[in-house]
Amino acid sequence: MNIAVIGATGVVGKQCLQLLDAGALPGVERVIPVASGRSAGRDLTAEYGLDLKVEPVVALADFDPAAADLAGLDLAIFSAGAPISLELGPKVAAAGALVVDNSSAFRMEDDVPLVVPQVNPHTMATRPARGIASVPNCSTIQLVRALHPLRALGNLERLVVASYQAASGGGLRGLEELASTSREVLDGGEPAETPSRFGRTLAFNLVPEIGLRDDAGISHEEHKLRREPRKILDLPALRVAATAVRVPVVNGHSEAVHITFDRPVTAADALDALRAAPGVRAYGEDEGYPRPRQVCSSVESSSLVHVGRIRADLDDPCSLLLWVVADNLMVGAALTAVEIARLATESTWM
Ligand code: 2RA
Repeated sequence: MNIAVIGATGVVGKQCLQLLDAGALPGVERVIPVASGRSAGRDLTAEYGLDLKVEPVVALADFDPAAADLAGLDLAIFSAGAPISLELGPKVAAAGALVVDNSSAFRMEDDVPLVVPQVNPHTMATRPARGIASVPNCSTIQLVRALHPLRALGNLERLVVASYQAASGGGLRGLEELASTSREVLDGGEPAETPSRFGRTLAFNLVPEIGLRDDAGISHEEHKLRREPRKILDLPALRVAATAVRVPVVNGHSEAVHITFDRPVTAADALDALRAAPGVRAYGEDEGYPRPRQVCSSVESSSLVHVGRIRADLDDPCSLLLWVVADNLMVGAALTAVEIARLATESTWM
């Protein structure tokens, strides 16, 4: 299989290459990393310590999916932002490759599947109409993977979600900003409150804004947490109230979730359902609870959705509260992208 990784030098692109290096996708033959012109020619096999021989980085401006030497491209994983996906994705798909897109570009398009392999694998049973499959937003993926097993307890009626999202969600710049402003504060300084990757300095702070806010004061991230689960779970009327907060955590998103069902449910039944769910690590009260640094401390743990603090709503027998943690670069992006690609390779149409 010949694969292009668009955005190969970003945090998600690097994670994708490491997963391919670990054999997460069988039959890989050619890997073509694509990135900005500044990175052209870089040897990522050496830089990232891979066993997998990937080709020297190709500059985005020089990447022509219609070119003869890319005629056999089978798959392209995009992690370079919506503008590049919008501009290049359809061309790559038209040239015959399956596009698996980590950006928000096509997520809400009716003819583009929004795929979480553990939740709605059927959406990849046939080749996507436009040759494009979208990876949901990182905070959406962990949420729906926690919700899906609980649907056995009753129909979901309403969600109230507060997400606590790591700096790595803002890419390399986000990580650099967290580090530099934290050092500045620890050295007794006060980072300037100038507009930044996160709108305001993140060091030892909380920033209740991820992405631009609309006239109603709702951020892009909060809109994603409402509309994407509705599409993935096929619940167009699901009521969702979301608050997305950037927190001074390097990696790993956390979510406080309040779920209302159409019937009474118990925390014990929820724990049993979560324990039986593949890809979920459920924590009983005697097992502590998940925290981002621990969740992101190994490949195995980073591949799971961790659910703890499972408890009743004392004022509503039809509601439960959960604490959901996952590695936003792995579960939230790269691993899900590769799992979608693997769904395709296991199908009859690819
Ligand atoms: C963030 N979910 O955390 C967004 C995009 N990765 O910034």
